[in-house]
Amino acid sequence: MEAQVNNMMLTNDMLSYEGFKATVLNDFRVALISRETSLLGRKEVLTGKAKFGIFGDGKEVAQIAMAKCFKAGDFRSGYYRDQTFMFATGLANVEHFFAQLYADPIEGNDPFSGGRQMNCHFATKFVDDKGNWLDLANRKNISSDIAPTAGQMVRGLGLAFASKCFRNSPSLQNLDQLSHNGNEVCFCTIGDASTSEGNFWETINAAGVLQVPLAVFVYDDGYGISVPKAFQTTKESISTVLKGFQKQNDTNGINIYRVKAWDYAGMCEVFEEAIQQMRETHVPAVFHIEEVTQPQGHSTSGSHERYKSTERLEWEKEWDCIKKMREWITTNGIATNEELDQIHENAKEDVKQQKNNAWQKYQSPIQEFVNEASELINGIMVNDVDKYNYLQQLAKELSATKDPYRRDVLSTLAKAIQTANPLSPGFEEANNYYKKLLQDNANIYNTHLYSETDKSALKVPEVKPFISFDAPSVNGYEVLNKYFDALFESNPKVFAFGEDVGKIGDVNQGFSGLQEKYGSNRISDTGIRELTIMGQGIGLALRGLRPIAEIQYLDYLLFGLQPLSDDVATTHYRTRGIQSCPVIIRTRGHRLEGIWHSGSPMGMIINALRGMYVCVPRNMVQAVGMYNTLLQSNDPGLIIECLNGYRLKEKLPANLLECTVPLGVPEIIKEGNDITIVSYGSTLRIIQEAAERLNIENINCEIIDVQTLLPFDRHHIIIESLKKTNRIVFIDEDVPGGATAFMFREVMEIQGGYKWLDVAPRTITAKAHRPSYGSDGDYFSKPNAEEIMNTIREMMAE
Ligand SMILES: Cc1ncc(C[n+]2csc(CCOP(=O)(O)OP(=O)(O)O)c2C)c(N)n1
Repeated sequence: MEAQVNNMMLTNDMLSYEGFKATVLNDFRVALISRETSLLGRKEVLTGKAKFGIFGDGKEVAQIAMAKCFKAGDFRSGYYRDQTFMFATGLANVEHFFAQLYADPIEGNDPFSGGRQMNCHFATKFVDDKGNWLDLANRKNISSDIAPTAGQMVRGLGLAFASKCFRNSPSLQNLDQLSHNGNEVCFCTIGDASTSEGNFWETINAAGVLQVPLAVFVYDDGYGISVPKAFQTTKESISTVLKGFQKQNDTNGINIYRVKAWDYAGMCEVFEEAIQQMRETHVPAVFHIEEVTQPQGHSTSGSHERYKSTERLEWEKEWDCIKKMREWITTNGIATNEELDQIHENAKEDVKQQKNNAWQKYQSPIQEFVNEASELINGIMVNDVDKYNYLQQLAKELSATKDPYRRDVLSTLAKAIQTANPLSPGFEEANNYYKKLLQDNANIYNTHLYSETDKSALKVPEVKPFISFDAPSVNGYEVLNKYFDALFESNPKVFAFGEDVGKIGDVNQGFSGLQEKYGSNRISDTGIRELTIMGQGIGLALRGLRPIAEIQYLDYLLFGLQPLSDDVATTHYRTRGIQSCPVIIRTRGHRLEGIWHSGSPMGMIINALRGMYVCVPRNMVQAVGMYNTLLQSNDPGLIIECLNGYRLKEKLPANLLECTVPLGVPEIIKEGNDITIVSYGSTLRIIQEAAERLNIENINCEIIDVQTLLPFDRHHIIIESLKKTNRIVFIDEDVPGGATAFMFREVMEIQGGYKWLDVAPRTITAKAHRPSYGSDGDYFSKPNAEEIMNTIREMMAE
């Protein structure tokens, strides 16, 4: 039931006038709390207590209105302006906010990132400490923010897409803790300037096609840092240029709304109605929030007086959303100026108090380290007077450090230890303390790149493929096709999508016939839009499903790399393990024909994707094992199938659904005594040919398939081979200094391989240029058997 008072929709919980008034005044209070937080936050940075600050001032009222429609089960994929939304939904408080501003790493103080992210980068917990998904359908959910502008768009699309998957999958209806029939909306926030990014346009188009409940709120404050709309947006209005996307009765598309950032009542009404409708229809919407101000400028890094005109600055003061809300309250007689002043005073006091609490909590453990370290340094006894004085001075300076960091303590301790003699009384205590502090802090900062729960991919036990004596030999693609069939039959949480994945079952027929069998909800075609295919994968994975998101060819992974590198690969790290994004990216590559179908840019990939696992199976049976391993874990992974392997015969294992490949465990695929060859993927077939021909010359090669580049040889199997052969060559199809250099470092530096060399180690790679078209282009661009044989002969003769 609803009623209208002063142009504002009254919902059930505020039906009485008292209820209405209390709600409005509470909204006003939250807006002021948020504003005071911004003002104090900036001061904390300018006085040196925090490094950098970015705030949501000017956007408070819009977010208050948005928060009213954000229900349990909903998701937010936003950016760094949303503190008011977080306060209004009760998902953050001011103390949390300041803890993050100070980069407080102590568990629980900054519940969003454990001190790892800049301020205003929020998150809520999605998985428990054992790696199990929480009941997200009954919670308000914030997917962890990232700083790359518009990076949140593709994730938002995926979170909304998950609602569609849940709604359309009868077999998921029992997963009530993850979705209530897909009724959840994903709120996605973005600044007006960031709508210039491709991510924005790709997302809007995909949302219009897919029809998913994505609510995009564009805060239009007219600038992207200093660059005005005239340089950002055609016609200087995002809602104007989006008009062609407007849904009509008989078309798909999106709904477009325009509201004013200072119009509290208007926004409450529009959002309420529109979001409610979206839950039912799944029609996406863009809310263009105009006339937004930015009272303190973009961030603490600069001042907006440098680029805004006096008139603009004056206008911003006049149209400040909180000022306007206050006028609306008094004009409508809801409260007096005195009442509002009192609310403001209380808000200021409250924010100050919570800020002080946060500072206290942040500083107190460091102060303890300072005291303990100073005492220990004072306690070191040395005979040399100069050294003694120096130690005393170090302790004194450390104690006197204003707002000390952990690094001040560690660095002072290190200097003291360096100065003292190991036999000096007190040395050992100081040294032990130093080592412990170093280790404890490494545990704070250097953890959670991958899942550290029972759901770590590294904990999945190996199950070898069972090949019976009468196992049929089938084409590589048929191995995958039979596997995917069994997988989709057995696990309703698995979804696959990508270009040509649906109707024709992917360009190499891995999914052939499966859309017909399992429906276009489970296995679907997408547009040519790698960024948002990744986004679909991210959103499903975050919501507890098991997506396989396909990039048609490895060369096109570049288009989808940004969300993988910035978002997927950092999810565990930047949330300190409270969110997991176990998406599997499926692609194919290494070697076929031409510049853009035979790339193998593995060096680029493994350096961009630390935080994901990178699997490079040599055949499809190994690929199946890798899918199974990843599907049992919470870790995200990329599986690169060999593009030239789909029509090669393989024995079909009897345990397709059970077999697993342990990640980071190389396999010796040919034993030998003379030289160790380290490689992966389709290059191995060329190497095998070279090795067979070298056998005729009595050169006996040992060939090692690393199987996964990330992780790499966890148990140091390669060095054991090198100890036997004393010669090693790393071969792949990447550019010189690409993934071979990575493998080289792992074996030489991490495994200490240099100690076992009789001859200089080598790498054999593709040429630095892209692979030329045709068989001869391939021969002269990629490593070939003769080149490998010549290098090995050279090494044998050395
Ligand atoms: C991909 C990317 N490019 C550039 C930046 C640097 N940057 C941070 S914020 C910003 C301006 C964003 O403006 P807008 O989208 O209007 O949001 P506002 O900050 O005004 O709310 C820029 C260029 C970034 N974070 N990410």
